[in-house]
Amino acid sequence: MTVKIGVIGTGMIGRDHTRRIQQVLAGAEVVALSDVNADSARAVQADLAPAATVHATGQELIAAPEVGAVLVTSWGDTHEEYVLAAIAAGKPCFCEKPLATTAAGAKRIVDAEVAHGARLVQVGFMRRYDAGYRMLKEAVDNAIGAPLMIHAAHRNPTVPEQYITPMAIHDTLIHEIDVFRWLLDDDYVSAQVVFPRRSKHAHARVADPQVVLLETRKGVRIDVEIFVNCRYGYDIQCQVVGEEGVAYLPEPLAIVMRRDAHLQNAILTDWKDRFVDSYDVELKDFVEAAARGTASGPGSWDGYVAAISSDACVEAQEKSGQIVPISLPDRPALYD
Ligand code: NAI
Ligand code: ISE
Repeated sequence: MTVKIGVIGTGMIGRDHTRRIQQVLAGAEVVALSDVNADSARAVQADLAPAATVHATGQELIAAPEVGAVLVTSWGDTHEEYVLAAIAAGKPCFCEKPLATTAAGAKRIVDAEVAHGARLVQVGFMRRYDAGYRMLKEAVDNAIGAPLMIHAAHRNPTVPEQYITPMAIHDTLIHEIDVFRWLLDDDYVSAQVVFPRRSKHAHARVADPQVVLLETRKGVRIDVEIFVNCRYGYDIQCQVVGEEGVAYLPEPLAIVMRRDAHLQNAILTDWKDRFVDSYDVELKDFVEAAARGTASGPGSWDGYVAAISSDACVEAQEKSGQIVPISLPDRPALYD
């Protein structure tokens, strides 16, 4: 069976996921496209999916009878309305992070899915599908004793002018927020944010770098450096300290060279390259579940918990130095 997919939002990642479905994965086909910028949808149609229909609105695409599953890759603040519409139509839906830009919005999605009675939503937390993080989880579960601390860093070479201080949480840290819950099988109880000396490369509206300190229910302490103007590359670091050892997230595969009196290897510069394989695997998972009329992997509950946790981190940015508590509601049985 071929899953017929409609893509809403044909910008950077919508185009890339369309390429993936059309050229990399088996079992699915992009049959519909939509973007508020119709030229963008038409360009993706021309380049990657000539047989797809371009719809005037995302809502029209979701309602189209030929669309069996929906990919939401538009801007974050538009995700909620499309995910709710896909659930109302009973169609499996892959939603890029964030599931919603507020915890209240994410809760409306959880409530709608619970009322539907079965999982339909996968959230684009692709790091859970990354081979390196999976190896790290295996080590955390079986090799280093109980985890006690995580030291991590999320560094981008540069960010555009529109990137402002809270986006360091909603847009960037959100990946760590999700992947550490999964890695530790735990949830957060508090957050604190402190600001080191500011980089001269940061533009006026972003405080950069930042250090986020998280504490979990089991007492694990996590420090994450977010540095989005680090200049030298796109670099994701993670070190888990356990009772009997320390486990490191593997570096991306790269040739080591001895050349011109230097020992060197290249560092990636674009986030698209760092997790390219995990995007393939997460969408494969989506396609396979959608063929069964459902969804698996990180879901609405994870998107909701990430939203609650990231709201607390933003509050902690605003009250820099103060510890902000994080409390979660009970998890509905659908997500056990
Ligand atoms: P982008 O700006 O390149 O593309 C977004 C597209 O959505 C634009 O073409 C825009 O015209 C369209 N759009 C905006 N509002 C719309 C609406 N109401 N209906 C239909 N289309 C609409 O942005 P990018 O980088 O592709 O990001 C899109 C989403 O993917 C964001 O939520 C972002 O956080 C997420 N993302 C996830 C990544 C990951 O590593 N998992 C990486 C990059 C982005
Ligand atoms: C971007 O939106 C992403 O989601 C990337 O995965 C992340 O690493 C980057 O920092 C974000 O800006």
